[in-house]
Amino acid sequence: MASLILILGDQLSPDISALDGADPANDHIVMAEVHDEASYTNHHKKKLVLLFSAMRHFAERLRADGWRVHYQAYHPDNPHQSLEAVVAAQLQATGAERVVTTECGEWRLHRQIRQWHQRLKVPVEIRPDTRFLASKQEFADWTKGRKQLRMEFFYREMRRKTGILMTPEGEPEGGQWNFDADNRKKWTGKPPAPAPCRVEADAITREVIALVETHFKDHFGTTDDFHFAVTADDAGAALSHFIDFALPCFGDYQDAMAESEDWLFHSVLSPYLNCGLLDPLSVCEAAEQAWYAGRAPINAVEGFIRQILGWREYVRGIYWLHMPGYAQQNGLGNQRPLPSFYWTGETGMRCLHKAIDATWRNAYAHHIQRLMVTGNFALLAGIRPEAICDWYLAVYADAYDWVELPNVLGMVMHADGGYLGSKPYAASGKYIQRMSDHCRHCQYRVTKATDDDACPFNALYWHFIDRHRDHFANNPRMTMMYRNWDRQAPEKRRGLLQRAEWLLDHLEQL
Ligand code: FAD
Ligand code: DLZ
Repeated sequence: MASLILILGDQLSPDISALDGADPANDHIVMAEVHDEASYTNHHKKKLVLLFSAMRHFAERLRADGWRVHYQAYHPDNPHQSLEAVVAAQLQATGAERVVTTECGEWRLHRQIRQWHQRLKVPVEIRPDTRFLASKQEFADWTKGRKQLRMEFFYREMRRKTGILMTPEGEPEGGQWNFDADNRKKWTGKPPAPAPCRVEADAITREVIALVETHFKDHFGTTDDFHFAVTADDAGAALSHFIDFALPCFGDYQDAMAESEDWLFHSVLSPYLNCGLLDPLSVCEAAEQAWYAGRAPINAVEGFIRQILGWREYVRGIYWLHMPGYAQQNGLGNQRPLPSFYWTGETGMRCLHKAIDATWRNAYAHHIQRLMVTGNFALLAGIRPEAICDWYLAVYADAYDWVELPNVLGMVMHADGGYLGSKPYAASGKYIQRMSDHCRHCQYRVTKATDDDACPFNALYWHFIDRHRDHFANNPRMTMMYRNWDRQAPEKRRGLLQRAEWLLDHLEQL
């Protein structure tokens, strides 16, 4: 029986499970750039270029390997603008009698594909995505009987399972599971941060850039200076570049931010991991090898591997365990709209301006900018989770619902009642001052709290603490904050709350 094999835009891996056992002489592959997928959010222009170009390169590679591939390039006048419509047309055109695909990474599309067997009237086989190290079932089993989930314990399971950074005796290499305590240095310009790996746009990418500029000109961001890898070979080169030049300092400066550097010592590999150009286990093994070869210290290598073996797998597990209800949660009852400066970067708050400006230019900001600047501000200002989630889903080249939603709704907004993180990542301007040089260039004074030119993060932080007392006062990890708040003189507290109320009423003017 001939199969029609659907490969999605984030499934660009030659060993994707949909191809298992397939026969190039008998089966047909379909890939499609469609309006419905390109427009369900205001995708950054660079994300569209990355995906369409990587999809086109992958289709070429499949053809070179002998597969018959139907590839639909984007055009607004195409008769089929959804994946379902393209698949339906290809079933007719090829005479294939069933559809095979790998489960997708979003509840929205997953729900549609699950109904295709009824709508298309052929069997639709949805195979597990074996590129993740823990299956959905394995994660669900791990959560059973646990009152509280801790990423750290799940991560240790993943270390044991894969043997990554484990001694032959089954102990963690370096004598510790986690070296995070060594990873909190401020970066003051030395050692110099390496330039990111750059891949020059080829003819296919240039054609896609023109397409995006024509048909998606109102989307967020710019296509200028597009230099992402769009093939597995080039993504492999980006991995080598990271291991050689940035990994040794990754740990030390993991939490740092800097005016002059967009990427610091981060890997910038998430866009490739998430669309299938890189395999997560191979990336971890490459980092592990660097440590065994003495080319990077353990705090860097362990810290990097923890992000992939630990956090990446953990958030994916939580997503599938709790969707679709997870997306509706709003544990802190936030209702404020997203300030428009998230889309323009036009704000006097220097840290926010820099993070949003980098996001607009690069479709990238590193973890601490996402968590402690744009995320922290949204948390303190009480932005409606749906609005801030949609922003994060749109603006990053690595954004897919399975990874964006738990990070934003759970980790940043604490909207899931503390399921993903036991304590909100709320911080005043002091944290940003400690980890960056932004405050020196800011129109607001981080040392002030209630004056007109005081850093907005300061008063907003205390307002957050005060207004959510019912939620957090009994949380042992928050006791110290409440003690500090309650210790302040009543008139100082009143002044802070007044300033915060003013800020909340004037978010658009900050
Ligand atoms: P590095 O700092 O070099 O880390 C290495 C790798 O670890 C990353 O490539 C990524 O695959 C993985 N990783 C690190 N932290 C996380 C995490 N918290 N969750 C999942 N994987 C992680 N990551 C995405 O891939 N897509 C998203 O849409 C996304 N949205 C985020 C939104 C917020 C509010 C926050 C706080 C984090 C988000 N992250 C997301 C996680 C993280 O910020 C990015 O993975 C990271 O910044 C990507 O840059 P990098 O490749 O240079 O990462
Ligand atoms: C994100 C995205 C975009 C922008 N465009 C397409 C597309 O045209 N065709 C496609 O197959 N996939 C695309 N994707 C990815 C999907 O929207 C979706 O996020 C993932 O397939 C979920 O696993």
